[in-house]
Amino acid sequence: MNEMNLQNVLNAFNIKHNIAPYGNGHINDTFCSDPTKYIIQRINTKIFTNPDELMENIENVTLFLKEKIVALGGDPDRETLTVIKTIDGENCYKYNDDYVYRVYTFIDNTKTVENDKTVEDLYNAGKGFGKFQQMLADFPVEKLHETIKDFHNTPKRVEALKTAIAEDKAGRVKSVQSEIEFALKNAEFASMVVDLMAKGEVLPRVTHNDTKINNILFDNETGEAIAVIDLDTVMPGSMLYDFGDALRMGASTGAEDETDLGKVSVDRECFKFFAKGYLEETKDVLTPMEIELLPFSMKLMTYECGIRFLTDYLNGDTYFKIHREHHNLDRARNQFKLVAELNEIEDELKAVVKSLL
Ligand code: ADP
Ligand code: GN1
Ligand code: MG
Repeated sequence: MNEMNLQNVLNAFNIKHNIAPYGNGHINDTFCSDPTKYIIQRINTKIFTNPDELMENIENVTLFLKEKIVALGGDPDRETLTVIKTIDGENCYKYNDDYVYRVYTFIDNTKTVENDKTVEDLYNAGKGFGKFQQMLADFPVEKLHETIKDFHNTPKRVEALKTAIAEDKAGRVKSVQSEIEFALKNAEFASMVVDLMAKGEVLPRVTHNDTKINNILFDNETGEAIAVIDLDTVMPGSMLYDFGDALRMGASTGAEDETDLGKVSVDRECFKFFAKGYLEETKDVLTPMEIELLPFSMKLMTYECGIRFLTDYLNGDTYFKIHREHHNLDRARNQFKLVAELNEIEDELKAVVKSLL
């Protein structure tokens, strides 16, 4: 998008500030105004193909959350996203079908953490995601559109990987035989949660579905996790997806794309502190089956993300943003390193969860 077109976007929202790229998301293009008043995002319409439904979800969810936050004595402008309308009263601006923009108020005096996290951050994140889950427990689920179909249907992700192998669009299959072998060998546990949900043994809930640790904002002064952001995938799901996905990055000793795999292992303390915060908020509503599967959920979500990175690598890097050649392969190897370790330590992590109850 050239500068003149970007100016159209700013005019549509009556923003007079300069803007610059911001954040480390893999999906949308994010900009921040100077001074920091607005977050401007180009919605990735290749992934979110129905931006109207997406924005309707976000409006409904944030308005619902604001009422809850007020009832709990919190600050509705700081503790969830606020959608800014265009001068025509729309919740997004469509320059054309490919260039769809939305604006949120910038939540000031906060930080996100990436790999510089502490155990206190993990405890606070656990509380933040747990509280988010609790606040949405009675959200009218029939109002939610499914923004990405089968988002955490891990067996379907395995099928997508198999299709990518068969098609070999980027001619890379030959060079990643050991990663493919690892992915397929571990597929045996992929359907565990979807099967239990189908049997009614794991409950469907309204979940975030993209709880990575940089999708929550921490207050600069108190360190508390105050706002869960990146609400594009709020949909019915299992709480196991949210718990496991947060730990995938939150309880790794390395960055998600660290290539020195000697630096990548499961950080038990981070696991424990996140679980402690999460359980403090949710333990009264979780079923024994959900609690039993908490350690497994970290493995499942790490595996799922690993095979998604590998699939994207085989497809020629069309989904996740990459910043270097083979970036998706590096990410896949990194996730698989964690999965291999998680295969060995499930009992140890179960004991951690037990000690917190
Ligand atoms: P993506 O879907 O690409 O991950 P996000 O919605 O997570 O995009 O935004 C990317 C980054 O921008 C976040 O990790 C966070 O640092 C920052 N961010 C997004 N929304 C806000 C906001 N309202 N206030 C402050 N920072 C924000
Ligand atoms: C994407 O949007 P972002 O960067 O927070 C992805 C998640 C992956 C994550 C891997 C909509 O999250 O599912 O787990 O990258 N979001 C979408 O880092 O696909
Ligand atoms: Mg994000």
